[in-house]
Amino acid sequence: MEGMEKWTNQLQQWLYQVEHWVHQTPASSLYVAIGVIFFTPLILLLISLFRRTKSNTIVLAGLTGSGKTTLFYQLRDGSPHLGTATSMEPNEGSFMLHSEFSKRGKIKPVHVVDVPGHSRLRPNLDKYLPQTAGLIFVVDAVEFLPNCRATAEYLYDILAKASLVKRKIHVLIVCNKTDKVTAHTKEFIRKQLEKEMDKLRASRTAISDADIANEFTLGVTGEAFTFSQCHNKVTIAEASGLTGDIAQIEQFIREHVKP
Ligand SMILES: Nc1nc2c(ncn2[C@@H]2O[C@H](COP(=O)(O)OP(=O)(O)OP(=O)(O)O)[C@@H](O)[C@H]2O)c(=O)[nH]1
Ligand SMILES: [Mg+2]
Repeated sequence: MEGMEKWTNQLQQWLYQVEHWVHQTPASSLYVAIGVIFFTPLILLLISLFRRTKSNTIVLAGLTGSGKTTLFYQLRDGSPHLGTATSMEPNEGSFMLHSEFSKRGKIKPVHVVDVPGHSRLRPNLDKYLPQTAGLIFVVDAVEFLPNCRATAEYLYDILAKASLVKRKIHVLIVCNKTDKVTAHTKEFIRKQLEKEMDKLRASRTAISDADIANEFTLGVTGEAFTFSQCHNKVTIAEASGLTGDIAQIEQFIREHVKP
């Protein structure tokens, strides 16, 4: 009972001190203090919400057999998991890049989605594009020529998608399988793709507007198509998912998903 009385007295003393301080402090300073007390948590809450909505998704797309799943495993485990079969559904996971394992705990994980290249499974891509921070388009640099047209068609569809164009999503074209001596160089692949996409553009703009599924037309009318004319930034790199030569891919990922 005595202890309770002691506490009540102490509380009254504190209240008196606060009242005294309020009377002595100018009104403007009081408003500032109240403002800081109420607005700081609000601003902190907004900052954390903004940070959370920043995407950490990287999408791997490209024709079937180009090596997306091999690259996915190489990024995650540092090994190609030889013998991967044609993927039947998207392969996704949030992880630390294998090469960054020593920094574990301090860096942000990356959400990587590998979308199968089979034409019937490609529509899965639309589900992931609105949350993509960067898109990696994988090309088989060995079997490039026989697949040049199909590659250009798929890439054209991607580069014309409103969900990528409006947010100016960076697209990295990866010429994979450079461990093979017969692999074409990235400069050769870039030029061939530009030529093929130029032809595609001519045929696609000839179709009536109602038939065009793409929201944007690529390039500059009247000029030969080049990737530099695209609304998005398009760059080209070389890699080998088999031997783990993926430094340029990792650099691209970390450019768009800050560690
Ligand atoms: N030489 C060589 N072979 C590779 C490389 N990357 C993948 N491959 C081989 O290419 C084949 C196809 O690789 P996947 O990773 O399954 O291809 P994908 O793009 O996932 O194919 P889908 O799932 O059908 O869309 C496999 O036999 C791989 O072992 C590479 O860098 N070099
Ligand atoms: Mg696959």
